[in-house]
Amino acid sequence: MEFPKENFSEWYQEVLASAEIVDNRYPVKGMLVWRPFGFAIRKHVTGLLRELLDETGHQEVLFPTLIPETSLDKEAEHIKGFGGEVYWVTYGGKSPLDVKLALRPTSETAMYPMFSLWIRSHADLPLKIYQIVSVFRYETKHTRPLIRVREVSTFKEAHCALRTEEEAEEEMKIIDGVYKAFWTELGIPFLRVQRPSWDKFAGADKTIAFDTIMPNGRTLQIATSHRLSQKFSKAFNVVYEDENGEQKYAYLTSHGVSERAIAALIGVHGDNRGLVLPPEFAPVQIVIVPIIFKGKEDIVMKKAKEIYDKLVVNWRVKLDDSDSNPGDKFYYWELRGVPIRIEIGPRDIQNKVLTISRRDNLEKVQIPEDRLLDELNKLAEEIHENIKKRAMQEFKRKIVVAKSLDEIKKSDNKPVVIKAPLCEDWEECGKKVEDQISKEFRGIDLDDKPEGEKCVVCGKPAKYYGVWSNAY
Ligand code: P5A
Repeated sequence: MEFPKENFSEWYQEVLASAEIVDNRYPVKGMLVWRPFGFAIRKHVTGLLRELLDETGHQEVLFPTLIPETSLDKEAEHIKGFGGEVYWVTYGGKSPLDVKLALRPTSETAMYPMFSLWIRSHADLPLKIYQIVSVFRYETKHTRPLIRVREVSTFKEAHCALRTEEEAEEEMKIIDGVYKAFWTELGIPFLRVQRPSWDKFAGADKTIAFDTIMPNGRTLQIATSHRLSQKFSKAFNVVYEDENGEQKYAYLTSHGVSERAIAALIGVHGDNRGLVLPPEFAPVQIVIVPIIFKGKEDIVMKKAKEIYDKLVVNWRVKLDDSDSNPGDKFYYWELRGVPIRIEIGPRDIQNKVLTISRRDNLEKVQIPEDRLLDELNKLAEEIHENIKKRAMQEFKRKIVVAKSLDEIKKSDNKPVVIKAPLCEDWEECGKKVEDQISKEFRGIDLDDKPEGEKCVVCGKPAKYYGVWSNAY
């Protein structure tokens, strides 16, 4: 059976269900169940992020899920932005609560009252922490598994307090580095986009987003990094004494990634047979399929077990000794994105070779059995590189660079992302373009600058590339 990827929405839903990643039938809208196979992918993905954050001096913590209304309300812009999306706990047993409790929609207002207690002097800074938890948002837009959920169950949020604006900028760069390394390892290409003021995180003074492009040409915001300056530290009294004995408000930043990382991993790399996973994130990296012929069962199974024992030391390997026929086994493991399949049949055993199939390009090769370990290491590396390269080619194909409003309009109905030069008043001119097309203005590309070009709206010298897309 094939899963045609041309109709991406359908493909996505079918693959999530058939590969047993999540089950969307849980009886609360926007909340879903991670099944064992999906949970294993999630574990490898969050594992990488933990590693990268730990390496850069961030420490893992765990805050309570409930936030008193008195805290959630403290920063005016924040509550204005999130107020409509909050789930409230109003009863404890049968008694109404004195202070309503919010299921955290994000944890700034849970953490800052504690920051205010922990931070006393400049020696307490920088403070850099993160947690991987569930947050709850009563999303009113169409919910979609992993992409827009009401319980975001893989919410990685990093929160930092710094002494100065420069240190906060430096922290923004450090997290940039973490996220770049993370997406590169997952093989997910991205645009780094500064959002316009109306699209910033509620309470932030600058928001940088990572946007990837899904197969249907829609962008998916897969990470954000917010410079919060001193607004929250003033609201929550996050104050430190500097070297000269002066009381100063800390500068705060926050940074988030969710299960959209897994939506992107699935959506960007998958094909008509289902998942295609880079070996590092695959719950099963190698599957061994014995090709049994009557009378040869014993020698085939003996060899399969021997190979399994050799590989299990260094690989997540599965020996599929079920009763299904080999064709069904191939189908089952291809759907689950297993990067490498080893077939073992009587003739191969006689010739001391193994037949190896790659999931990424479906090619088969034969290798001498005694070179197996070396070849597998090489192959895993090649598969990873090929998956990344393919994703990048596809990503580039989906970006159209336009030089004029006319050119923008010509691409407006296509499943692509449009980039075009804008002047220093990029918010105003970017919005003017948005008003004339169906795609949304996402902001400016931080990694690509026009040279010698003119703003497509006002004709002034261009300083940035604006980005317009249909977005999830
Ligand atoms: C940064 C972390 C924050 O909440 N506070 C702590 C800041 N930013 S954010 O932009 O609102 O969210 C961070 C990222 O989470 C993803 N995301 C979602 N994923 C799935 N379902 C949702 N309903 C959802 N809402 C946000 C986005 O990738 C976002 O960039």
